[in-house]
Formats: sequence, structure tokens, C-alpha cells
Amino acid sequence: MIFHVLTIFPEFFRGPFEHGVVARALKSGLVEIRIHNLRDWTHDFHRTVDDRPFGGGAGMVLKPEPLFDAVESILPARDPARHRVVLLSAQGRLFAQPDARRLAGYEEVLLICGRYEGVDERVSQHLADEELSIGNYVLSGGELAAAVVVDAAARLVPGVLGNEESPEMESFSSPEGAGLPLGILDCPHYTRPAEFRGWRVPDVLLGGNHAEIRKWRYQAALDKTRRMRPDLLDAVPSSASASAPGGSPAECDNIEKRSEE
Ligand code: 9D3
Repeated sequence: MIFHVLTIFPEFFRGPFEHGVVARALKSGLVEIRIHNLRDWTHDFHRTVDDRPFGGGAGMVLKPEPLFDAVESILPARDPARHRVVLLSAQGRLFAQPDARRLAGYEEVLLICGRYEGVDERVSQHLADEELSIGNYVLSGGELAAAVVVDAAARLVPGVLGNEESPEMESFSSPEGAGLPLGILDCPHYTRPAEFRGWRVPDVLLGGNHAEIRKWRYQAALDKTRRMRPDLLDAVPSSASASAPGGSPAECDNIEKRSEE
């Protein structure tokens, strides 16, 4: 799968993809990331990509011409079944795990990084297939957001994660693949030493009773979800949130099967 990133800061992407799962995916050839400099599609001496907003106001706006020219030359024969053009902007729909999974299914995804005060609205209306934001906070541009989207989607490209780290059984993935309804957070993890500065690892994890460990992990995951992300439990339609979303602890042995990346 190919990710294209269209940006005025191509150097920004020297770092983010050189580590962990994404770096491995790149090495394996299953994923390719191509960074494109928007200024390569300007024609004036100053390589102008922005202009003042019609109607007045502070800040500058990304001009449509270089963006349309760039997208049309990067994906010259756009096929909606195989290609997806995504605008990253603060006005976009909130990006979540189902979007990562969906985007991982395309052959090529082109991410347009917004900058300045915004992007000419015709890019959203007539060039991008969708417009995404990564959260309710103000970033200075779409580059960090594009890196987030690439990371989240690239690891879901078939073959990237080993069997051990199968993506089905993750926090934020429900069995239905819907993303949130039955999703709860991962359970807390501990490693050696068994006592650190007086803080002991729960005894049950030190023994070998795997039925007890499974029960403890399930309960601890549920408690942590209640404390940190009650919204995930509120999202469950009815009975499921009362005690055991997703059913019994027995059905929740995904909690056991996490592996380090
Ligand atoms: C006056 C309102 N502006 C903020 C001072 C609006 C604004 C313009 C440009 C807010 C952010 C940006 C730049 N942000 C992005 O391009 C962006 C973004 C974000 O800010 N938050 C979450 N996700 C994303 S994706 C792209």
C-alpha cells in the first residue's frame, strides 16, 4: 500500500516513520510512503502556496491551484475504489480506529496537510474525498495529523503485524470491527521487579493461575476504562456496559494476548 503525503514541510517526515512497526512495514515493502513538496507544483519565482483570505481577516490560506495540480499529478487516474484523498484539517470529522482500518484497505491514500489559517474550501468540496481531524485541539498544521493517520493505518495493512500482534484484539477494536461500542481499554501491564520503590505488582500476576489472571485482567481493564474513559462504556447501547461488555471474562482472553511492538 502507498501513502502519499502532500506538504509544504517535507523535512518534517524524516523522523516519524523510522521507528517500530511502520519502519518494519516500509522495509518489508508492504507499505510505501512518498512525501511530496507542494511547492513543486507552483510556477512563480517565490513558489507561492498561500494567499490572503477573501473577505479579510488574519492569516493566510492555502491556494487551490498547487493542491489540485499536485493531487492530479500524483494520482493521474483516480479510481475511487482504489484511491482515497484525505484533507487533514481542524474542521474535519474526528479520526478514529474504524477510519484507520478503512484507509488501510485502499491501494493508495493521499494525505493533504493543511497549514496557515486554513485551506481554500474548494479543496474540501471538489478535490478531497474526505476531511479528517485527529482531535479537539489546535495544531499548527496537518503534518503531525498525517503522521498519526499513516501510523494508525499502516500497521493494519495485511501482513504488517505478525500473528502475535493481530489487530483484531486491540483496545478500540470491537469484535464487530465497529471501533467503539464493545471496546474497552487494555488491562494494566507490569514487568520486573515485582516490587519497585515499595509498589508491589498484584499477587495474582506472580502466580501461575491463568484462569485467575484472566479474570483479574478483565476486571482491571474494566476498572481502568471506568476511570479513564467512561465514554467508551456509555457508548454501549444497553446491557453490555452494566457488568461485562463483550460478555464474560472467558470471551475476553484477547486481554492476555497482547505483545510488545
Ligand atoms: C482561528 C481559528 N484557527 C485556529 C487558531 C483555526 C485553525 C486553523 C488552522 C486551527 C488549526 C489549524 C491548523 N490545524 C490543522 O491543519 C489540523 C488539525 C488541528 O488543528 N487539530 C486536529 N487535527 C488537525 S488535522 C489538521
